[in-house]
Amino acid sequence: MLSTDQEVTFRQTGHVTVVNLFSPPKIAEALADIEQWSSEFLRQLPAQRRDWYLERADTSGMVLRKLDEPVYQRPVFQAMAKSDCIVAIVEQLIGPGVSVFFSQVFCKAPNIGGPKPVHQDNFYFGPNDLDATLTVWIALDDATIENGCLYYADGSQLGPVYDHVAPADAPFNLQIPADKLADFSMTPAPVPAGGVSFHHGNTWHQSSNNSSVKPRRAVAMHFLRNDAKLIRPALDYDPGVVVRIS
Ligand SMILES: O=C(O)CCC(=O)C(=O)O
Repeated sequence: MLSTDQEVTFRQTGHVTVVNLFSPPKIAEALADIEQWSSEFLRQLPAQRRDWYLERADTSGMVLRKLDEPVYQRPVFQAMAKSDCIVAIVEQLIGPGVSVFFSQVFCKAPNIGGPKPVHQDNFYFGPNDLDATLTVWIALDDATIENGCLYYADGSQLGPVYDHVAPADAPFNLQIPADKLADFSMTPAPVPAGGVSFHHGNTWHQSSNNSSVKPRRAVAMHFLRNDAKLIRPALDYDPGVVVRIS
């Protein structure tokens, strides 16, 4: 559970970081699984899916940006999503009875990992209840300003969900329009490996390039309360991969 102060932080700012939720051996196990999964995945990745999965800045064209659905596909990550410490906090923040409907590993390779522009998860997901989604972002490496930690706009969860735009050559890379960005300043939220950043679905967030020699790997698990629905999703979310957690 979160302490009262931690819960107040979440309600006021739209995010809260909790350190040491996963032990070093658990994180090592997750990283070993990513290593194995990544090499299998890259070997069979078809050319038409490269835009979605690979870093554009890399000339070899084989540096992985992300992997989809670790909670559905990989037992190590499903166990993390079902761990008592995560379920207790998720239910404290969005209410009892929850599922993971989408999850991703973000690899942010050293010197190559690119930015994720400012966005609100609830624009992507389009839930009928804006308070029924929660993103659980688990740091698998120390996430620092240099290697591309998340940045949040404190208090932005109290405002509306804005229409997003996307570049023509990356229609999936939805982002808040440039003329709105001055409305909030973005504050870095470094997280040590094994720590978790929880954010509300409305909270504006972004991450920068990895300009360091170290990777910044993290897994994002998107939870939804079981009585809510995604009624206006901006991308396709496959109902067949939903994992009921509680
Ligand atoms: O890890 C990142 O760089 C982006 C993560 C993100 O946007 C999310 O978890 O919603």
